[in-house]
Amino acid sequence: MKPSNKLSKILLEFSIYHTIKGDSFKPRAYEMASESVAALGNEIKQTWQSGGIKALKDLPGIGESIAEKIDEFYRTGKIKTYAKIKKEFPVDMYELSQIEGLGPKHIAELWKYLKVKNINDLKKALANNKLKDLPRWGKKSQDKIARQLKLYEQSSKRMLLGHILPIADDMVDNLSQINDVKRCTYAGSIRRREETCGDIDLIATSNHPQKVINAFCNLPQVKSVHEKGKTKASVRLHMGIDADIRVVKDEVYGATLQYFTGNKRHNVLLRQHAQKKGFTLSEYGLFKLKRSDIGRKTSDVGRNLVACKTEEQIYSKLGMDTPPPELRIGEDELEAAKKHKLPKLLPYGSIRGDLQVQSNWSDGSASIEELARAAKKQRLDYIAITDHTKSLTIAGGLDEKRLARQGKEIDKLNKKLRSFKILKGTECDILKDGKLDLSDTALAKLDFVGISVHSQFGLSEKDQTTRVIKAMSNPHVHCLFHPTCRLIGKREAIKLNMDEIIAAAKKYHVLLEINSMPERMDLNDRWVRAAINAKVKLVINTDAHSPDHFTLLQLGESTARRGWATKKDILNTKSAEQLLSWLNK
Ligand code: DGT
Ligand code: CA
Ligand code: CA
Ligand code: ZN
Repeated sequence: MKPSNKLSKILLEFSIYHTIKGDSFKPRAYEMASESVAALGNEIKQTWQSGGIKALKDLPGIGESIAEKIDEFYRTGKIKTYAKIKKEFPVDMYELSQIEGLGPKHIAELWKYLKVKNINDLKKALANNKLKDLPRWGKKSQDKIARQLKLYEQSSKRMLLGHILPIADDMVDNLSQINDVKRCTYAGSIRRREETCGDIDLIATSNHPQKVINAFCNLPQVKSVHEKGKTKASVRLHMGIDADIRVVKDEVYGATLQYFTGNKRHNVLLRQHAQKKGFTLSEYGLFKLKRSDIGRKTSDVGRNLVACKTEEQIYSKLGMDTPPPELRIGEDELEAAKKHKLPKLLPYGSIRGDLQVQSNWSDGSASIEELARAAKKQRLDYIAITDHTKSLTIAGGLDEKRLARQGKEIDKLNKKLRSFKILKGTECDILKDGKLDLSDTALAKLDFVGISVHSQFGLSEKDQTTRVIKAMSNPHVHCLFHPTCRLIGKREAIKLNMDEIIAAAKKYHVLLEINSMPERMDLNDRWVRAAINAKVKLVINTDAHSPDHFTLLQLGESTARRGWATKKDILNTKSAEQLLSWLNK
């Protein structure tokens, strides 16, 4: 996960530095701490304030020596050993590591031979063709880094929803605590739950807008102020993106929220519809036009105001239901709203079990029991343990023997945990020829068989589609995990004929996954909707590799909602018993 604040960035740099130094244990510890800090947001500082080092140590992924460093950071504003590292190695390791394919060893070599400190230096080195002449690099590596840099730059102006949401939530929390603020929320692409967002758009209501603007510009997340007016402001955050705020009177909250939620196309279409019905719509409200008003400025027709308090009032005066923000993309949602045919979207918090979870039997960070307890805390009723299989050697994949041993441990845990159920599963690799990485006998013993592509990403569409469908046709298979394998901003989707994949899912009774990892969100909204239209069932999983990942389920739920999913389309909204009986059909 991308760090959502300075501390988490520092911890990630520690991890990279220790990798370069060849340390075997510290890199993973720091990486986990970095993820943990990012996921906790405001909570980490509160934990430190209330319980110091001792309380920090109780957080997932944070041990003694890292807790001491966090304590030092909050007490003194810096970490001495970090300053030392930066002196020896003055490289923006965090920034460079965001480029896929640029590992710690590469970062060290780029510094050693070319004095590359950051992405700007890297760009210059690439422009001068310098990388190919480094020992062990060559033209192929140079071209690959150039391609990845381009992908990174296209995406870096936008941030992943899963990374921006905690920051937006923190800012809203901070502002809501001010006495002069009546209501505060985010709008724009975050409220629509787009998979990436360009900036944070906040709305607050107050009778003292100037106070709110001052507080906004002084939030701890703010690095510098672009623009500060009486009722609006725009700032740059430490995380490298902007935030805007608009402060209005509480009476016009609905109109302002509607306008700033967008998207632009949705607003344009809605305004055209309003005009046809003899209204005008703005961020201040919906106004009825009298004949004498036509041609006058919107600001002059205030006496004809018909709705502004809530979004529902506005849409209803326009003769339609209110489309949930996730559907407001300016396609067919307004037509459906007029005909009262909007779907009853999957409510947030509907998922009862997570069906893709990796434990420390392969590349996860926690034991099966720790994962089960964390899932239970997140109000889940069951999880499937789906560790990788043997061909993924770097992830410590399981062979048939270890899988059988794991099954015995799960039996024991199920007796111990009682009210919570752990299903025996796998994330079985799809081999190049479409065969699976485990024997049919081993697969037959599992409750839940997920299959994934983790290699051969470059096959042609025809070969890739044939390969995946062959794997789906195995009668033991229940679910295709992260079907397109894309990593937003890092790796393109594999070439698949998705219509054929969806048809195969229907034919072979295979579930398609909506993977909730911020950079995956795979399937995406478009393919979710196509799958639902084809009557294919889906599941929403986190792909958890640590106990704090279960909170990511809400991201998969947003994607499902953007794909018009209702509760009945998503199979893991059912109880474990109902799910198992569906799987065994
Ligand atoms: P982003 O920031 O690129 O992820 O996407 P948005 O949708 O958050 O876009 P942003 O931040 O430029 O504007 C927020 C909302 O404000 C947008 O969704 C709709 C509204 N808005 C902004 N500019 C215009 C405009 O020129 N016309 C209309 N109708 N609405 C606008
Ligand atoms: Ca925005
Ligand atoms: Ca904006
Ligand atoms: Zn996977």
